[in-house]
Amino acid sequence: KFHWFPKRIADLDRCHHLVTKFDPDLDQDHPGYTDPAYRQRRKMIGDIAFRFRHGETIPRVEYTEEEIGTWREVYSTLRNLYTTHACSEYLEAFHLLERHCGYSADNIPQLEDVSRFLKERTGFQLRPVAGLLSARDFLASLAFRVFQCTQYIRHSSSPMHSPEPDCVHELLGHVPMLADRTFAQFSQNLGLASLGASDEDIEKLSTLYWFTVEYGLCKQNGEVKAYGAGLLSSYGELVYSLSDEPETREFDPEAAAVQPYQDQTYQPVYFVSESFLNAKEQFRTYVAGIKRPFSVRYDPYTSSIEVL
Ligand code: H2B
Ligand code: FE
Repeated sequence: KFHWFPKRIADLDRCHHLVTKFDPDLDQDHPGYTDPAYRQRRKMIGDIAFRFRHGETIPRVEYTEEEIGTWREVYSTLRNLYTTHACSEYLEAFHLLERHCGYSADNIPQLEDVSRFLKERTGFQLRPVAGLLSARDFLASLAFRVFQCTQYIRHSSSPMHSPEPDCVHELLGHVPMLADRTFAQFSQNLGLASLGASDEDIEKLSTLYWFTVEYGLCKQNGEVKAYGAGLLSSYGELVYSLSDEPETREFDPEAAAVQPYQDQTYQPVYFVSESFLNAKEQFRTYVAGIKRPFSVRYDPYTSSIEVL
């Protein structure tokens, strides 16, 4: 007996279970907690995600001047750091996004445009989501090369930090990396390993996701660079992670899967990969050790999962 999981890409319409611990209606530490206008706006944009069905065009949001102001502040601050702190795969994609997808300090890119761009590069596509999704639903989407992406933006009083994922985190953190072929394959493999997995294995895969996709570092030409989305969308932690202060360890999936992590402050330790190809190979070995009474294969022609 195992957990239900999506078999066809349209089944992702049922993978919409939110975790509310960081949402501004309930989390007293959220900068928008005491701002009813913000909460209403976030809900309005979230409703786009609740109504969305697979195959539809993602509705555009007309962002307000205040929202664009928040975006501009983060964008212009982070952009200067990328040259020295981001890995080459990130930089390459970032420049393409600036050229073709409306990435600029004065414009919040539209999910539909970004989704089309990614689809051409690596087959990844976006679908809107209303907030922090359960790990099981989030990982399951990756199995189909679908990235569940928030569309609302953080509160203007705190442009450099958001307790929950927002479009700054997704668009500046995740999207450029999803344009890389090897990274895209790694992400999908994480997703495939999660389908029908036990709660304990979902916990381990989430932790692995945390120390790679969110907070991963990698070596490039003898230097350490960032590829994790949580780093690339946070000025403070991006600087910190590449300073002499934190502990860094060589990436090892077995160790990363059980390493305690921090979702309120900077990470106590970062894992450094030799390369994405290397990380992907190591992950393959790790997955082989996860017990499931069946195996899965993705059929790209029908966008569906074959259960073997
Ligand atoms: N939900 C959303 N909306 N964005 C994320 O980046 C995200 C998520 N990450 N749910 C997931 C959980 C991650 O922390 C892992 C898989 O637990
Ligand atoms: Fe994220």
